[in-house]
Amino acid sequence: MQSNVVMAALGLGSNMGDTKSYIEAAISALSAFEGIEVVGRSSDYRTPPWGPVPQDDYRNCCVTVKTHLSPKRLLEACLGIEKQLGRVRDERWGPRTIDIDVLLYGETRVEDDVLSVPHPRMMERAFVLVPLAEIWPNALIGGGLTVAGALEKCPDKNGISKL
Ligand code: X6L
Ligand code: MG
Ligand code: MG
Repeated sequence: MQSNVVMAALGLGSNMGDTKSYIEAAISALSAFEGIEVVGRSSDYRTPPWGPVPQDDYRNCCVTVKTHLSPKRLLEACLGIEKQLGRVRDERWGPRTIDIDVLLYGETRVEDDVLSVPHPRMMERAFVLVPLAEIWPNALIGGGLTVAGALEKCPDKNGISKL
């Protein structure tokens, strides 16, 4: 029995359709999920698309959750909610109605075929760090670095605006 409660951080993103509704519906579904309690929610940000695929700007935000789910179960909950909200996995790194990523799971490190936590590229992504720093600036993301510290060193913060 896993009865330990862990604080985890999730990153949400949407750049297709009614992005505000997708984000809200995802957070509602997370709250309703057995074993997940949403305890913090950042502002939403409009963020330029990052990566090799030209696409529309994103709405991104982060939530903190208390959970007794394992990292893998938490990921499965996120993927199930994406699917429930109609996400179609099309082009890799392409536009999507809703994306829910596991960023942090306490100070636990996970490295397996389906999951890497802390998210290995979060420290380079201002669209993750700006909202996360709003709700959990002192979270440790490895190498003695905090979210706020990583954000200071992160390029491309300009172009991100609070909605
Ligand atoms: C070279 C190769 C350089 C790949 C960058 C970066 C790939 C980011 C994927 C990359 C590369 C990603 C979001 C986004 C995506 C989002 C914003 C990804 C996955 N998701 N841009 N781009 N917000 N603003 O949530 O993060 S695709
Ligand atoms: Mg993502
Ligand atoms: Mg994802």
